[in-house]
Amino acid sequence: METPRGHKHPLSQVIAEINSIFAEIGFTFAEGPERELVAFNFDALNVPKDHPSRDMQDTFYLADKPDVVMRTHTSPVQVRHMKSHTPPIKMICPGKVFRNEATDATHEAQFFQIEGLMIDTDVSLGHMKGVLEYFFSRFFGGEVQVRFRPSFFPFVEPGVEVDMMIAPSPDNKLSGRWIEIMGAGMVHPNVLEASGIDSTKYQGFAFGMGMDRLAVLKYGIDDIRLMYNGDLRFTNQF
Ligand code: 2NL
Repeated sequence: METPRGHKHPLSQVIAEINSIFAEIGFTFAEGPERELVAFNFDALNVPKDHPSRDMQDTFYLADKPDVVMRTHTSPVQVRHMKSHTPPIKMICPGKVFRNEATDATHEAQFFQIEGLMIDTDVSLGHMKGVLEYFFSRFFGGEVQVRFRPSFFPFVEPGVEVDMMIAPSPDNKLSGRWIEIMGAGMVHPNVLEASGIDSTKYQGFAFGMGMDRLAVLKYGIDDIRLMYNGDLRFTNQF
């Protein structure tokens, strides 16, 4: 009898696809540890010492180690990258992140995030808009519009929420309406300086989004927990 051939998990497929789209436009790829120093996960990212995201209710600290956490975002990978490279920097970093929270159909205590970072001497939010329009158009297929709404994250200034709209089409359920998809902004000067980059000479944009959410949107999956429970009846559909 022929042995059934395996295939990639839908999340792995999404990661590979994102990587190749960004690689085409010159972004490199970086990974880092899931167990991370508070110094890289929070301090270098301009997160105030009394910020609620640092609480044990929200972040997994390692037993008896107040300075080590399970990373809450992939930003510390970018901090490490900035410390060891000089601009221009164009990178993405996908990876697993951890939040100490209750799970439901749209929340998991572990999930995949992807962040992007571009730093040079003449980088603006306009460049970010172009990069994101290109990325979403390739990822979802067809023309995609992007809009920004003002928002706040300690590591960027200004900060924005990014919405996208896939061009109206009868055979795409997602098309024709604005969908909130990611957070982003211009990297805060304190973050550049903390990583050894001269903020009077360089600036850059950064964005972050849940990869599970991208997969959920692309494939119409109705419960994020299906991605992680290992049920082959689910994974075999992809
Ligand atoms: C969200 C928001 C965001 C970033 C991530 C970032 C990284 C560095 C410096 C500045 Cl090294 N910013 N990342 C910026 C804004 C938003 O993520 O809701 N993600 C799921």
